[in-house]
Amino acid sequence: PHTRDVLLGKVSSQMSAKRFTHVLRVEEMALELCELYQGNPEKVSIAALTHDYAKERPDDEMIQVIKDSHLSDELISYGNAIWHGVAGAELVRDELGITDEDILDAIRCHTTGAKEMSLLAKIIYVADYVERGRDFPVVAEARKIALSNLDEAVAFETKQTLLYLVKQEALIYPKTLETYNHWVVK
Ligand code: DGI
Ligand code: FE
Ligand code: FE
Ligand code: FE
Repeated sequence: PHTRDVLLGKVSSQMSAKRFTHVLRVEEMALELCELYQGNPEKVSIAALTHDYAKERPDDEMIQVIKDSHLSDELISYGNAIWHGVAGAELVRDELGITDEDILDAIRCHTTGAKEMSLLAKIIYVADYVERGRDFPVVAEARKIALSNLDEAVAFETKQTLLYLVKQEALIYPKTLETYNHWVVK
């Protein structure tokens, strides 16, 4: 229901200029993966542009979305790092009118991954991790894997993210563990 310009305007109005450049780089990376793995570029663009739509929403608004959408109460113990995908997809649907469930699911699991992931969900999950502005120790390796085997890239990212979270003594969201158990454990 949007021209690209309208969608870009709505997304950029929700975030800092810095985060918006991240979003544009995720789209660029996701379209590269889309071509390589033969996804649907229109859906890839829309999902990439909207994946962090709710990242800068105040916590109280996100908690209200969780309640109104009858999402699990267990979610409340986490923070916007987890909410912005799971609950953010509700805002993308309600505020942007994007109703494609494949796109909404890709947004929902872009932070944690999932046991079952569509090609679109894998592309967004991986592109978010390896977009060319990212700078962390294993990003070059992750990028290389992303360009050779998408499922291996999902596994690598999931393992590295869990290692990072454990090092921080962060609270692990159960879905993050589910993703690890499915994609990493041999
Ligand atoms: O929104 P982005 O910064 O582009 O990236 P993201 O949505 O993939 O990740 C946001 C943050 O969420 C990142 O710092 C890692 C963190 N995260 C991922 N899984 C978990 C988690 N944080 C906690 N506490 N628990 C998790 O299971
Ligand atoms: Fe995100
Ligand atoms: Fe991510
Ligand atoms: Fe992101």
